[in-house]
Amino acid sequence: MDITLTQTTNRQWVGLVEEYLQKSEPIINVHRDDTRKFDAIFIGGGAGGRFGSGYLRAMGGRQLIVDRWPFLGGSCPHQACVPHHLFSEAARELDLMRWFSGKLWFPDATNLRASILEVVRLFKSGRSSAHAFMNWQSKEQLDLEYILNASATVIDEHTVEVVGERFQADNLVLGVGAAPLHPDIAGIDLHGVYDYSAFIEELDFEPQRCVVIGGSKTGIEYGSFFQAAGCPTAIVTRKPLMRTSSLHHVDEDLRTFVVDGMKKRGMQIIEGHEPVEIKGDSDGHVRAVVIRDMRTGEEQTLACDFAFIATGERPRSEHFRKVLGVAVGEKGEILVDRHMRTSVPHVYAIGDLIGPPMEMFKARRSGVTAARNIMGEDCVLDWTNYPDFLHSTYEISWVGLSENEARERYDNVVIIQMPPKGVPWGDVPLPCAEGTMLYAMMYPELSGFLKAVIDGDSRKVLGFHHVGYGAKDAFQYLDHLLRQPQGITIDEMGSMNELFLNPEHFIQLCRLRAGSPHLRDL
Ligand code: FAD
Ligand code: COM
Repeated sequence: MDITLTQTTNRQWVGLVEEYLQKSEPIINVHRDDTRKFDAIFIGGGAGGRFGSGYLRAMGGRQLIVDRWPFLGGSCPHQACVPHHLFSEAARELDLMRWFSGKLWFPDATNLRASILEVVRLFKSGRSSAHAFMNWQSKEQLDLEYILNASATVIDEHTVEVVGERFQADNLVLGVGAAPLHPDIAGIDLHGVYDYSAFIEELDFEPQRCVVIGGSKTGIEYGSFFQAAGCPTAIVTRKPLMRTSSLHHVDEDLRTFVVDGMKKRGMQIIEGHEPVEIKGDSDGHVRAVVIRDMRTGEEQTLACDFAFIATGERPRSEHFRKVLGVAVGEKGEILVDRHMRTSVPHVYAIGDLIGPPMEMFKARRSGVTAARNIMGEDCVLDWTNYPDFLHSTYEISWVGLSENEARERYDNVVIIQMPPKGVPWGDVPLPCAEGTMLYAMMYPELSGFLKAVIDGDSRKVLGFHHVGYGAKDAFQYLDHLLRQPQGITIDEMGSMNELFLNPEHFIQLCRLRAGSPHLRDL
C-alpha cells in the first residue's frame, strides 16, 4: 500500500497497523517526486531511528526509515517500556490493595488474584493506538519518509534493498535494536517459558507459580508484577539483585530497602544461583526449574508452571558484521565512537545495537547525534553518566554517586537521608508524599526511602537516590543539575521552591542544613 499522498488519521492508522500486523505487504511513504538523494537511510524505526530521522529532517535533510514492523517507535510501544509501565502500575495498585485489605474502603483482598493474562490482553488490545500515533506524527507532523512492514537488506554502505527495490543514500544509520538473550539450558523451548517479547505475543494461559531466571531490571519489574497479581514468584540470579553489571551507582541502603520490600511482599529471592534445566511434563509444559548454588554446587528444584527469562539482550549486529564488516564487541554490540560512527565510513550505529545502557534516552539521543554529524555538525554523545530507574512495586530512581562510591573518592561525605541513619524504618513515616500517604499513616516502614550524598568540602551534591512514587520525573532535571560543569550545591538546592509535599524531599532537607558552615548528616 502506498500512502504517500493519503492523509491518514490516527483512528485509521489503528486499523491499518492491526491489519498489517497480520500480513506481509509493505506500507510505503516515499516522496518519489523528490529528486534529492537521501542523506541517510535509517534501518530500524525504533526510538533511535525515529528520533534520528526527525532531527535530520528538521535540519533540512532527507531521510528514509525502513522497519520490518508496520509501525514506528520499535520495541518501546510494542513489547518494552509501555507494557512495563502498565505492569508496574498494576503492581503498585495491587500492592496497595493487599496491604489495605479490608481496611478503610478497600475490599477484602485475602484471596485476591488478578489475571496476568487479562492484563497482557488489555495491553495488546490497546497498544495499536500508540503505534498509530507514531506513524501519524512521523508522516503528518514530522514529514518523514518511511517504508514499514518490510525488512531492510544492506547491499553496501550506500545501498539498501527493500522488497526488491534498491535505495541509495550518502549514509546508513543502523538501529535494529537487540533481541532477548536466553540461557543455554535444557527445556528452554517448553510451553510456559517466556521472555519479555514472547510474554506479550504468546502468553496463552494463566500462570500459577513463576520462576524468573535472571535479575535484570525486567526480571525485577515483571517479577514484582507477577507476585502482586497473586502468582507466587521466585527470582533466581547469579549476582545479588540490583548488583548486575548493567546497573551503576546503586546505593546499598536504597538496595536494601527495595530488596527487603520485595521479600516482605512474599517474593523468593535466590541470589548466587544459576539455572541448570527447565523441566516439563508429558504435555511439554513447564513444571519446574532446577537451579544450582554457584558456591557449593548444590542443586534444588523450584516447582512452577511459568518460567520468565530475564537474562538480558543481545544486539542484532550479525547481518551488518557479515555484509559491511563493521567492528563488533564481545557481546555483539556494534562498536561506535562518540559521533556514533562505526568502523566503516558513512555507516553509523545507534540505540540498543551499540550495547548498554539499553535505555530510551540513549537510543533517542544517539539517533540524534548520528543525524547531526551526518548533517555536518561536530556532535558527540557521552552516556557514561545518566539518571536511572526501575520499578518493584515502588518507583526507584537514582542519579550520581552512591554513598560508598562517594566515600571512596571524597574525604568529607555528608549524608541527608530519610528515614535518618540509625532510625528504624518503622519509627518514622517519612518520606511520604504522592502515593505513600496511606502507607505513612498505617505502615510507616513502607513509605519510602531517600538519600542525598554531598561533598561536605565543596558543598556540592554528588548523588540523589529515591524510593517512592512520582519522583522519577525530577531525576531527569536533577541529572542535568549534577552534570553542569559547576554542579549544584546544598545551598542552591535549599533556595529552590518546593511544591510540598514533594515526592522527594531534597529541597527542604537541604535547606535545613544549608545555614551551617560545617555540614553534618541529617
Ligand atoms: P528498537 O526500539 O528495538 O527498534 C529497532 C527496530 O528495528 C524495530 O522496530 C525492528 O522492527 C526494526 N528492525 C529489526 N531488524 C530489521 C530489519 N532487518 N529491517 C528493518 N527493520 C528492522 N527503556 C527506558 O528508557 N525506559 C523503560 O521503561 C524501558 N522499559 C523496558 C522494558 C523492557 C521489557 C525492555 C526489554 C526494555 C525496556 N527499555 C526501557 C529499553 C528500551 O525499550 C530500548 O532501549 C529502546 O526501545 C531501544 O530503541 P532502539 O531504537 O535501539 O531499538
Ligand atoms: C516511544 C517511541 S514509545 S519513540 O521513541 O517516540 O519513537
